[in-house]
Parts: sequence; structure tokens; C-alpha cells
Amino acid sequence: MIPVTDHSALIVVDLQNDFCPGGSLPVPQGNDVVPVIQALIGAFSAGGQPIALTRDHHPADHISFQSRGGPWPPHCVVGTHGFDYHPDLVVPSRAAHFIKGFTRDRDAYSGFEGIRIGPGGEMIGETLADYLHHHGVETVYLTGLATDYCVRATALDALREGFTTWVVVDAIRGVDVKSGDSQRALLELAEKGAGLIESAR
Ligand code: VGL
Ligand code: ZN
Repeated sequence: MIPVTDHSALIVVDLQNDFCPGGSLPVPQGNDVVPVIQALIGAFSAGGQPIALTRDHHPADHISFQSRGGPWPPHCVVGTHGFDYHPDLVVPSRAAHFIKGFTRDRDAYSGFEGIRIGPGGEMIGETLADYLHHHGVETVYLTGLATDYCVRATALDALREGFTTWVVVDAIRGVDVKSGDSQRALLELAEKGAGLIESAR
């Protein structure tokens, strides 16, 4: 069971339609994490602890797209259904939202490269690190998609920023472009000091 203690925050990475089955860059079984993450959102809400959600947020001609020589099909294009959170995810109003990858000529996998947006989508400008520090967060629990890309990058930055970093293994799924990528990412994260934990809801 995840201990929802003071000074801990939940981070939900890129739980968006394009990364779920039916999307343009589907993570196998990506939608399986929705109920697991929903339970964690409930626990962190009840505990009054910060909840941060990140989203991949690309212009239609983003540098990471194959049309521009990048590795990926178009995904999470602003204003499309693929950009939206998974429809079953119920997001509390007190959660903070961050977008990343919005610069046309630069990709950003880590949530720590994102900036905060308000309820109307307006840029607030606060970074994820600012938000976590502002709330006195020392420990982060990472969930979401995809293990081998944005979860990995966000976890590496969390470690670099000095947070005690837990990766919730039943609340993540990977792309595995090369078989074993997700497993290798978890080993790398563990080697660098992240803890691996089951939510055991
Ligand atoms: C992601 C590939 C491209 C991710 C984002 O959220 O893991 N992966 N853009
Ligand atoms: Zn992307």
C-alpha cells in the first residue's frame, strides 16, 4: 500500500487518448492503468496531498513526428481527441496540470520540462519542480505512460531534483519499441536510486 504521508505527491504522466489503445501511439494495455491511478488519485485527494498531471502537447508539425524525420507518428496534437486525458479518468479540481513538448522544434519527455496551465488552458508558467517545492513535497510517486519514455525521463529528473522517487509499477505501461525497453528503464531507475513499489489497491 502506498503511504500517503505529508510531503508526498502523486504524478500522473501523459494518461492521454493517443497513448491508449485506439490512439495514434498506443501503449499496449495503456488503459489498464486508469483504475489503478484513479484509486491513487482518491487516496492522495483524501490525504490532501498534491496531485500533478502532465500532458504531451504538440503542434501539428512537431519535430518528433515522422513527417519531420522524428521517431513518432503524430500524437497528442493540441485540440485533438488524442491530446485529451483518458475519458474514464476523473480529475479532481485541485490537481495541477502541466504541458510539455509544445515547442515546435524541440521534444520534451520529462514532466519537469513542462509548465503549468490553468483551468482555461492559460499558461501559468510555474514548473513542476516549482509546484512540488512550493507544496513542501519531498517524495514523489510516479504513474502513467509510457514507462520507457516519459515516465523514465520524469523519474530521472525527479531524482536529479533531489526528490525521493517511487515508481508505481502497476500504474505504468511501456511502449517497448525494442522488446525489454521498459524492463531496462526500470532497472536503470532502480540503479539511480528510484524505488519500485506496487500500489496494491
Ligand atoms: C511519449 C513518445 C512520444 C510518452 C511522448 O509520453 O512517453 N512517448 N511522446
Ligand atoms: Zn510526444
